[in-house]
Order: sequence, then structure tokens, then C-alpha cells
Amino acid sequence: MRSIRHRLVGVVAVVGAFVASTGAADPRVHVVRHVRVAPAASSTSVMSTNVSSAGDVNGDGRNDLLAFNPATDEVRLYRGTGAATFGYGRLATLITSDPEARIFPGGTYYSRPGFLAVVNSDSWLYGYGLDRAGDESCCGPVAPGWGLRFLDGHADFTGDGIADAVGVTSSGYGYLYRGRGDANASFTHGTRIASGWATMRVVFAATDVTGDRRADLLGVDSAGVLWIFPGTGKGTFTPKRKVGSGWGGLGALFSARDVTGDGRVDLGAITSTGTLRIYKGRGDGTFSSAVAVSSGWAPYL
Ligand SMILES: [Ca+2]
Ligand SMILES: [Ca+2]
Ligand SMILES: [Ca+2]
Repeated sequence: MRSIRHRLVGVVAVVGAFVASTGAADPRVHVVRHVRVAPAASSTSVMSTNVSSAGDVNGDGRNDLLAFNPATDEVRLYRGTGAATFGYGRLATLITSDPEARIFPGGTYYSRPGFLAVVNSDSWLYGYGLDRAGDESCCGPVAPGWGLRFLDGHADFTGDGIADAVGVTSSGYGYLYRGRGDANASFTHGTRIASGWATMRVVFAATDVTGDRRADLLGVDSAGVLWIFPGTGKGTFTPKRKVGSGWGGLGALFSARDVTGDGRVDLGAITSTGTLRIYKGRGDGTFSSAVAVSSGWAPYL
């Protein structure tokens, strides 16, 4: 049913975008120009983006994790239960798509924390909101043409308090899409922020890992080096800082937001054998040694 709904809504929205393009400009359709790329699953060099933070979905002050299993179409919510501990994976929703859907971190969708998903052959970007119980409360199309290698829409890079999206194309260009602040979480035309990222194994956003309260980007390159691209809070970035080497063997690396309760952003990782790890952020662009949290996360790679 959800697959059918996606397609129906998508058709209506495509028609709307086409009409808009012949008259008054609809800023949401500008991203159509991006070249479509194959899903990440077809590439052996790209880390999984199937696990990410959802923020605090149930309102208990602890950040929760989302995980998408491409084999079953399930998105599961793992509620934070303590300092870097999580409960069982409760089914939040199903996302069916042709080709395979991908999910990415998002801000709020109709005032509810949730996530972004890119679905179907036209790479429609959808927003999902989750209610306090962890069930899908709202879902709808944002715009077509988001066939990006990486996408992260949960952090504010421009200083207006509205979450922006950062995406990386298959040709290695990084783009910043400013959040418009409307209920359905649409974004403006992309501004190029980087090039040469075609070999990055993962790129993701963090609300702040350097301690200046400005959102940062992080990425692991083909040599396994983890870099921070510090944000200025004005939609630009200062020169990258090296965090360290040896991050290339992970199956996934993402911002877990703060899951230890000290207000500093932590990193989450899934090892190649399916262990969830947390690297506690020190708030100065460095991270403590990994703590193994739980096993059984391999289906999300
Ligand atoms: Ca929570
Ligand atoms: Ca913003
Ligand atoms: Ca920062």
C-alpha cells in the first residue's frame, strides 16, 4: 500500500512541478538537473547510510536511532535508553520503492522529527515524520531529482535555525541546499560547496563536533582518513581538519547526535560484522575510543 501511495502522490507532484516549470518558477524543481546515480548498494566503496539518528522521537531527552533494512523495507526505531544504550528495534514504517529506497537524516517534517527518503527511479525526495510512539505520522514528497551519493538534512549550516541539506553527487561535487522552513521541509537550489569528493566513502553532517556551536561536515576518504569540514554558520566551511586514520574498514559511520548525555555530538558506527559502536565526542573535534554497544546490525549495511 505504501508503495502505491508513494507512486500516486509522486505522479500528482510531478505534474505540479511540470506545470510550475512552464510558468512561475518553483524553486523546488531546480534540483532536477542532478544526474541520477545508482543506489549506493551497487557500489562496494561507499559506506551504508541506512543507520542514522532520528533525534529524540519519543521526547524523553535521549536521542534515538533509525535503521533501514533494504531487504525487508523496514525502518526501525531504536530508542535511547541511557548513556549510549538503546532498546529493541521497533518497526516505525515500511518504505517500498523501485529501485531500492535509501534513507537519510532529516530535520522535522510537519513539526515531527523523522528522516528523509529517496525513492523510485525518479529519485523523489520524501519527508517522514514520526509520532511519539515511533510510528509514521506524516509522509510526503519534497522534490524529484535527489539521486545523490550522500545526503544529510538534519543540521543548520546557515545560522537561521532551519535544518539544511548537504548532498554529494556521483561526480563528487558537494552542494548545500538551504532549508526553507516550511512544514514539508523543502530546500532551495543547491550551492556548490566542494568538489573532488567522488572517492569519499561517506559524507555526513553533525550539529557541531568542534565546540563552536556551528554545524560541521564529516567524511571518510578512500584512504580511511576521517576529516572534519568545520562550518562557519554562514553556509561556508573552513579548511578541513584531520581526525585520524583507520576509519575505512567500517560498514557505516554517522552522527548519532548526543547519545551520552553530555551535550556533545557522538559518532555511531556499524562494523563490517554488524556491531554498533559509539565514539564519544569530546567537543573539540576529537573522539574517544570506540565502545561496542550491541550486535546484530549487519542487515542494515
Ligand atoms: Ca528518545
Ligand atoms: Ca539553515
Ligand atoms: Ca562546529
